[in-house]
Order: sequence, then C-alpha cells, then structure tokens
Amino acid sequence: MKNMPNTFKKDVIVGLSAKEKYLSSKYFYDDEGSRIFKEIMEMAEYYLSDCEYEILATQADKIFESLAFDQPFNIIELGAGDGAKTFKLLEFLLSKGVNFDYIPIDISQEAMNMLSQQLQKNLPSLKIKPAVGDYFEVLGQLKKTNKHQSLLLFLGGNIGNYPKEEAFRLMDLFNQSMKAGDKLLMGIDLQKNPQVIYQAYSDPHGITKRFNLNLLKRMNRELGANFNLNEFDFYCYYNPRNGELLSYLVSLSDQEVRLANTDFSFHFAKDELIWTEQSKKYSFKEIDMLAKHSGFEVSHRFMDSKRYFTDSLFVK
Ligand code: AVI
Repeated sequence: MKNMPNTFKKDVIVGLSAKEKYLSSKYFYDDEGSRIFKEIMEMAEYYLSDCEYEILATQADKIFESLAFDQPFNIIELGAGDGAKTFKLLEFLLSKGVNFDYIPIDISQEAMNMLSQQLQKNLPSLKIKPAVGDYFEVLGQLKKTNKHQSLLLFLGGNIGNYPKEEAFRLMDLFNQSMKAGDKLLMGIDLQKNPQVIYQAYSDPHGITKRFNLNLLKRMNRELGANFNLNEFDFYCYYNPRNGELLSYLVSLSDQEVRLANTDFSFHFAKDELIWTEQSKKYSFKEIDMLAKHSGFEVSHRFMDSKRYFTDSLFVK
C-alpha cells in the first residue's frame, strides 16, 4: 500500500527517535517491496499462501453454502493484490451460475487496473466493480448506497501484522462498516510447530532479509536518507508462548544516518535493533476473543489439510 511521503517521513522520525527504534511494516509495500513479497509467497518455506490457496480451491462450495446469502450479493475484497488467492473462489461461484458483484478495494489505481484486466481476460463473465481508495471510506459509501448483502474478504493472514490493540480497532471498523447480515471471511495463520513458523520467516534464500532491507532502501529513495544496507542485518524470532513472530533489522556497527533536508539524524549503536514487523500466529481461543471483542461470532472455520491456517467466517 502506498502512503503519502509526508506521513512516511513523520512516522520514520517518530519510530527512529524512540528509545526502542521501530518502523511500521505497512511501509514494506512500495513497488519493489510488493515484488519481493511476491517472491516470499512463492517460497516453499512460506506455507501461508499455499495453505490459503488450498482452502479456497478445495472448499469454495462449503464456503458458499456457509454464507446462506440471497442473490445477488457482493464480494468485497480488501487489499486484493493480484487476486491470485480469490481466483478459485470466484471461478467456482461463476461455474455454479451464482449472481454476485466482485468489488476489490485497493489504494493503488495501478493495482486495480491490472487486476481488472487479468480478471476480465480469465473470468469474462465476472461482474467486477473495482474501487480505489481508503478501505473504510469505500466501505462506508457501499454501506450507505448498496442494499445487497456483502461478504468481506480480508485474506492472507494480514490481521497478524496488527498489534493487539490495532487488531481490535481494525475489527471494530470492519464491524461498523458492515450491515446486519454481512459476513467477513478472514485469513488467519495458526499457532503450530515453532520450527515451521520460524523457517517461513528466517528463510535460507535471504528473500525476507531483502524484504526488510528494502525499507531502508525506500527511506534512501523517498526521504533522502543515507542508510548503508551492508551495515544492517535481519533477525527474527518466534515466541511459541504468545504466538508472536517478531522481525528486526540489526545495526552491524556504530553509525549515524541522516535524513536529507531535515535536521534529523539518528545514531545506531552496534547491535541495536529496529523492530519492523509483528506476524502474530493465533490460537482458536484468541480468534474467538478477537471476534467477541468486536461484536462478531465465528460461525465457520475452514482449514487446510495440515491445519496450519484458517479462513474463518465472522458473522455480525
Ligand atoms: C503480509 N503478511 C501477512 C506477511 C506475514 O507473514 O506477516 C508479511 C511477511 N513478512 C515476512 N514475510 C511475510
């Protein structure tokens, strides 16, 4: 997701001035970051994508049944990306002659144009109504103007990147943007053998490291910073007691980094950390708590054959 450069600069200054330095993982996704994330999704170690693909490809019929919607209805996808995950679900519904509109929402016009072109080519009978803008502005508008029932899709395990309070806030916002009877299908990564989780992030190919270092590159590109990428390493660890996989950049030397055209410079001690991301793995109990806290109930849990990942249906 692209953000305004000023907000980016402000957030960088706040995060790097903190006693324990941090940067928000939402800034990973500039064009280069999005390309690297695609490489991550293709790695064998990054099981999340395969698991969710399996769920949507093999259980589309059960997912559709669980909705019990009148037709026509809407499928509204938040952060659709290249639509690869959703494709199987859409294809199944069209093959059964189900009457629905597909409304992908993304902040990037370019992403929406590419997705629309792809889908028009591969699923010509799909009624696609892409919306560009902030999720909640678009959802608010749809709630006011569209009388049909809606299924919201928030896939990929993205909820795991929101620290607890932010996850609660996001779920509250989803709830407020939904009409009574609307449903939310959310992809959530589950707690499992810690080795499996650890290997998905501390990958042997160095792609996740490159993904994190791109954040420094982005600051160099967009904010005129002078990070030396060779002077930073990547570190992550998984705590199986709380399900948190935390990612960091590590300064390899005592160094100073400047931001061009500002009075700001930041000192990094050797071995000092910048926290870049949380990828929380949930237990079923925590998923139920998340639902209850924001006025939802989990009505169905769809799982892959390894039981690593769930697409869970939240009912308002
Ligand atoms: C987008 N999100 C769910 C990914 C995750 O697994 O937390 C981002 C990611 N970070 C490192 N690898 C993938």
